[in-house]
Amino acid sequence: MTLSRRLLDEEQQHGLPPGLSTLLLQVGFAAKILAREFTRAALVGNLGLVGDLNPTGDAQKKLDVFANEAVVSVFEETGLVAAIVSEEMERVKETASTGAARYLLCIDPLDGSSNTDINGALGTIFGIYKWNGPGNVTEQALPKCSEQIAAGYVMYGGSTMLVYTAGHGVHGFTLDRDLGEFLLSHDNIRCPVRGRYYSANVGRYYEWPPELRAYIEYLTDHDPATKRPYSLRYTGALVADLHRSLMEGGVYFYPADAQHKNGKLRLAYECAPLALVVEQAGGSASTGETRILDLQPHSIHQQVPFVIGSAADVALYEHFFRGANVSKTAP
Ligand code: FBP
Repeated sequence: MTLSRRLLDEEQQHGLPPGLSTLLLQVGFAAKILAREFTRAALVGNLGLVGDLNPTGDAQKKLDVFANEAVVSVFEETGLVAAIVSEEMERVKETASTGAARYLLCIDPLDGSSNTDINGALGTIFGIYKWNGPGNVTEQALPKCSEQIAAGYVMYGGSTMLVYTAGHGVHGFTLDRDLGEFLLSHDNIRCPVRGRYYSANVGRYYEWPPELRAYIEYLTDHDPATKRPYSLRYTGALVADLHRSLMEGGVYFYPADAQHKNGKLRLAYECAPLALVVEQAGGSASTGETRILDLQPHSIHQQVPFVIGSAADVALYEHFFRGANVSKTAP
């Protein structure tokens, strides 16, 4: 079953807002363009840095710029998107159709930038909101995260996969390069309640509060009855680590640390879209204290502490995060 056929079914069964299917198909089109470019980047001199920083201070890769330009042009041409918030753009980009268009797109065109030159996993993350017509673009570009009407990601790994939700479950499609089609490969994905993997940059362990150090000690303690020790898996790409948690269970977290006082991940175009996906699949996502979908960004590049994955694993993290338990006993 192709992506377009599936969206047609979803429209007939649940009645999607007008144009939303077109936007999700455009995500598929943008993903094909990016997948092709990522595959041949080393052959066409498109690896390496451009020498600039993005709005949150990360060194911009040539592929970051390529990916941003590609997604902006792919969505602008639909006439459906009034404004675009992107990791690579300082301000909200108003499109030519701001007056008439229906949607706001928040997007991280290339997730896992540190992996571009080492052929590691990469991703694209997107969240779609309704647009309320003329008015202050910036103010409107900051709706509450729970107001997303669709969200998802593309993972560029051994295969290219597109995973989305439009509020009726989470569905995964794999790109058949010969056909040039995304075909349904993972219908109605359910995130296991508990996993046995954790993903975090433990290189920052000594910058974390004692509560989180106790959490790591608890996860790495030996107790077969509670499937411990957990195994560490950290790919350098949030999308790839989240995808594993969605498929096999587990947890990804990026707390505040000395370099990232408010956490590293961006609320509007990284945390919020993935939170909608994981909650639709039965998992959860928070700052360690507050549910991500209950938040309303105060700026388009706002960063927050982030934990996401299997419901029981996120609850365990939150338990330790609240310092409820530094004596290694768990809920
Ligand atoms: P980008 O969107 O710029 O790639 O930033 C996000 C990210 O790369 C995540 O994909 C990844 O999990 C994390 O940052 C890696 O950060 P660090 O190198 O500090 O561990």
